[in-house]
Amino acid sequence: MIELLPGDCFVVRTDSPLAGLINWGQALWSQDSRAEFNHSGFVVSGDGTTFESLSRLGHYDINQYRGCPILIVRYAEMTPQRFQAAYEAVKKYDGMPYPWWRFPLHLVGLAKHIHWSFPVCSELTGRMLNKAGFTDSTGWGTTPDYWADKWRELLRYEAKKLTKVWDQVLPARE
Ligand SMILES: [Ca+2]
Repeated sequence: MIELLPGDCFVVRTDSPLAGLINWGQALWSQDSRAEFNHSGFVVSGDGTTFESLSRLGHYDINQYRGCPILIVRYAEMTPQRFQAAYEAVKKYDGMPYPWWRFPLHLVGLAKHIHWSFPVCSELTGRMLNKAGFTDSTGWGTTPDYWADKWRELLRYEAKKLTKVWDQVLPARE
């Protein structure tokens, strides 16, 4: 069983029919012209409860991604205190509908500048990481691929900052 901690972050390739389209849009803007993950979120408790922007922003279960390729990472300095403060700061989005209208903004590269409402999945992860003090990025305008690329770079070159919790298909329940 994978040991999860509050504050663990993930990017996942889901079986959503939109996943391919989302990855195509992300690859357009990515420095490496590639995108493998279409969704992102973070863990709020060791039992696998997540906070994510799906059809609504809310609490879900990481087990719904069993069978999907997933990269789960942990910031070395994500203390319970830092996580709680960051989580409290983004909890205000709980229950909001998914802001589909932000997709075109991402496609034309304007999402970083225009954000009067609430975040898409990766922006929610980014808002939490910003509040926890791990990134200067506000989170607005970020994509799942942005975080995947950033985390892979950190794992490669700054292994003390970030550790890999899981980086393959999430197995079926034992
Ligand atoms: Ca990429």
